[in-house]
Amino acid sequence: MDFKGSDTIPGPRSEDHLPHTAEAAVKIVIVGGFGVGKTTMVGSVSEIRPLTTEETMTQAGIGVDDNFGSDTKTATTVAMDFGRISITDQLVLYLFGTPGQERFWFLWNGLFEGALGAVVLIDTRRLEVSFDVIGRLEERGVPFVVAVNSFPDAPRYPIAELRTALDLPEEIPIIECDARRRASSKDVLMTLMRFLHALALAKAPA
Ligand SMILES: Nc1nc2c(ncn2[C@@H]2O[C@H](COP(=O)(O)OP(=O)(O)OP(=O)(O)O)[C@@H](O)[C@H]2O)c(=O)[nH]1
Ligand SMILES: [Mg+2]
Repeated sequence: MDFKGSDTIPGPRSEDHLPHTAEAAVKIVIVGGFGVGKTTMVGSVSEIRPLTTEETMTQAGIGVDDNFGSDTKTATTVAMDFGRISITDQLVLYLFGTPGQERFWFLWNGLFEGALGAVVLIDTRRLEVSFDVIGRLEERGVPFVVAVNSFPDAPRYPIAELRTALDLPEEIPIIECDARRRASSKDVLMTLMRFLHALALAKAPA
């Protein structure tokens, strides 16, 4: 397993330290089907070197792992991704990316434990994989936003059509993103935080 930097454990880097002003830490999970860009998102947005559990996809995966025409995808997450981002001086998000392949989905339950919210990353070339993912979040009552990762050859649909296809109520935010870009991934997380804030206000006694 390729725990980056696990054979020679590096010393702490100054940017890895939690800011001394941090008052609240929140756990967020990044979920989605195989190869939708979860590891890419955690990596692009994390301010610490992300921990990944990527395994090389080999001949043994042929017929099991379909890389959906992405020549650049050579590895898959087998346990989780982990990263961290400070949203303000006081608020820190811990990001947990789940494995996308169904054979590793049994790990999700542990990863969902204590999560305040989730980002569902979707690829419009394979919307059907999102149904199960969304169903599992709904079952567990984890609030989520949907981020459409814009792969260049993926069909573009109006948000309203995607909402209907995914059978999502009006209040759940759906936004487009490019998981490779830090600013875009951060936007997704900010959308989730605003959504969670609105939910908390709606639940608060008047
Ligand atoms: N063009 C484009 N490519 C992307 C984008 N996001 C990810 N990729 C590529 O898509 C491939 C899959 O990305 P990953 O981040 O490994 O996807 P994942 O969801 O973590 O995959 P699993 O862990 O195997 O489920 C990689 O080769 C990325 O470089 C994107 O926004 N645009
Ligand atoms: Mg991954």
